Amino acid sequence: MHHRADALWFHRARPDTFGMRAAPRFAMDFHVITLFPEMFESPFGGGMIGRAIEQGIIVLHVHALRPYGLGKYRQVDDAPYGGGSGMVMRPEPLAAAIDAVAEEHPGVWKVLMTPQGEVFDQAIAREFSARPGAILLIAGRYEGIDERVRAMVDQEISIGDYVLSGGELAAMVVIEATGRLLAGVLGNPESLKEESFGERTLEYPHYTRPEEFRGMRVPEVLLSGDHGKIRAWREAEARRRTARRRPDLLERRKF
Ligand code: 9D3
Repeated sequence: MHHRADALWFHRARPDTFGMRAAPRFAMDFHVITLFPEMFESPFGGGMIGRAIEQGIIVLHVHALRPYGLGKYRQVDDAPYGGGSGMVMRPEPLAAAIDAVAEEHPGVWKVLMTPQGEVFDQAIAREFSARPGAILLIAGRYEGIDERVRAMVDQEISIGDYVLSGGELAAMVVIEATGRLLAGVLGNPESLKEESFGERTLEYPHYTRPEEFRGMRVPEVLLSGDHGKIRAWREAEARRRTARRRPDLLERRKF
């Protein structure tokens, strides 16, 4: 029953829940509140996260904000008090949607996706993957969200210093980075690898066949079969590359 076709059928039958729970050893529930639920349909269709959803290791619940909108037109935004350009998301629809999720999942960790949040990194991904309960990601649109919504959330997260049109892609980044750390996703060799010396550095350079490509040869050491020498070369290359490109990583915490 773990075929893509089944997952798609399920998806049509229950449009707000992707993936089915097949008694996994360990599962994580992500909830997303968004004005654009369709945006979450294809990104997780393939690859590691798609498989994890099919296997029930990750359960993704997408909650459309529009039905919580106000009045006949299900309005979710309004002009800013004090004037200025652009629209602001009204607090009531967001509050109603957040409350609805929280009622079903008491103790759900509520995260507002906002350019003003703390910058998401691997350490936060690891914290999220270790959380016992569900995680709710709230994706905003328009110029901003009414300030009073902040009082309803546990954490505010940005994915970096660039301007997106809304929080949806940012929420997907969080789901991807967190989801791949879960036990069972890719069977775990990845998380073991991440405990190695690669922790505070960029990766060493990788090569595969052919030995020569457009005049560029694979470094001889990698063909030597001397695993001690190979390991030393890789560590040195990783460190050199990190010092050049990302010196900030060398003095920072974990990664
Ligand atoms: C044009 C309006 N912007 C002034 C520079 C403010 C602004 C409001 C809303 C900028 C972006 C957004 C929408 N972005 C997000 O909701 C968002 C986001 C992002 O833009 N960058 C990085 N992380 C995130 S998390 C949510």
